[in-house]
Amino acid sequence: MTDYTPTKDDKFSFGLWTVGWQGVDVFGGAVRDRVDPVETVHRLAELGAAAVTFHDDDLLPDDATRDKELTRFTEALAETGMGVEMATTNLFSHAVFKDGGLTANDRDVRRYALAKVLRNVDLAAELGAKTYVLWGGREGAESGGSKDVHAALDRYKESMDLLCGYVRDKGYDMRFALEPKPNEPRGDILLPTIGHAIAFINDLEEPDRVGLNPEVGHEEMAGLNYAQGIAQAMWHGKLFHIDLNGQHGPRFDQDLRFGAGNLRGAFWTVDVLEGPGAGPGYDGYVHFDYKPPRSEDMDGVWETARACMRNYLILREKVRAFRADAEVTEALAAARVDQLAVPTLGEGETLDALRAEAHDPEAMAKRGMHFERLDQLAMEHLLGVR
Ligand SMILES: [Mn+2]
Repeated sequence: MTDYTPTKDDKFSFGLWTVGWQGVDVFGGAVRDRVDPVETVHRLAELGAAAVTFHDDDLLPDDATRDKELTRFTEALAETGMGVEMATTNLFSHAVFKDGGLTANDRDVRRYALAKVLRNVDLAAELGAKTYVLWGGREGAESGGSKDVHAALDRYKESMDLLCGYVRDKGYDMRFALEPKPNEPRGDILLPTIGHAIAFINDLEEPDRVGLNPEVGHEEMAGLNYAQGIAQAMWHGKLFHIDLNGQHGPRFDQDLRFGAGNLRGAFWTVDVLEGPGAGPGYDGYVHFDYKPPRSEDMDGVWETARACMRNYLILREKVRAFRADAEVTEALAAARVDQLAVPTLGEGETLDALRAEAHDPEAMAKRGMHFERLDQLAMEHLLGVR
């Protein structure tokens, strides 16, 4: 690796809505024109991406032009060899979803939301997407009395059970991935973190069909460590997809390009995805969900897309160099990281034997852990001096 130019084997993918974001925010309107999804497919293919993802409304905003736009889009995919690896439903932009979609108090809205998801699940299957993401940005509340959380979770479960049954009956090779977020746009969102979502999945009728699509910024908005979060999701076998971006701590959702924001967090995220420890790594698509800042024209937008992939490849190289460094191997041993893979109770050993053992807590307490030396080695790899 010398020039950090991606290939399709790197499995990078982008939402149409990322480079397509026109810059509409709470304080101002559009700063860029709508980008034709066909152009996005071509530009991302040139930059080395392997696939795109979409919300129903990004790709096909208008039923009158649906067939024509779909034909143009599939032709662009065929011309470039790009795939569609994931799709999702916009259950947040239209005013009808002001109180959510699948958990709206208004039953008519819930029925419309479910129908909208089903329609796009069919399209996603037709386009070959194997992951279907549900980000419930409007599923929540601003005030306690306005949402019966118990009933809302019943309705969330009902929808997920119906969707799982639907893809099973249709024979679609597709899994669902829930995307947690603590707040924004709702004051408080249901299933706010990786942990909440995993617990919820365990209570579904077909939990094997449902996993997670954790996003860097969403976990960091909650003050959580993304790398540790996805490591737990992997431990549960639930890391179905990832949304990489950048964030500076707990504040509004910044959606910076990957690597911007918490750079050390990004280093350890790539490390976890590479699977350096007791468990396997992540082999799914490396998906970017970010927003090119409003300051950029379209040249700047394509530069941010290139930078997301480039930063991932640079960090991957640094992580691999860190793990291959003989001094790191020695530092890991000094930190006793390998001991954690050894069961606390030996095979065939009894708890009585453990209790009867002569323990010397004072002597153990005197042993330094040597974590700082290990972390400094990681820091020096990241800073480019090793
Ligand atoms: Mn996302």
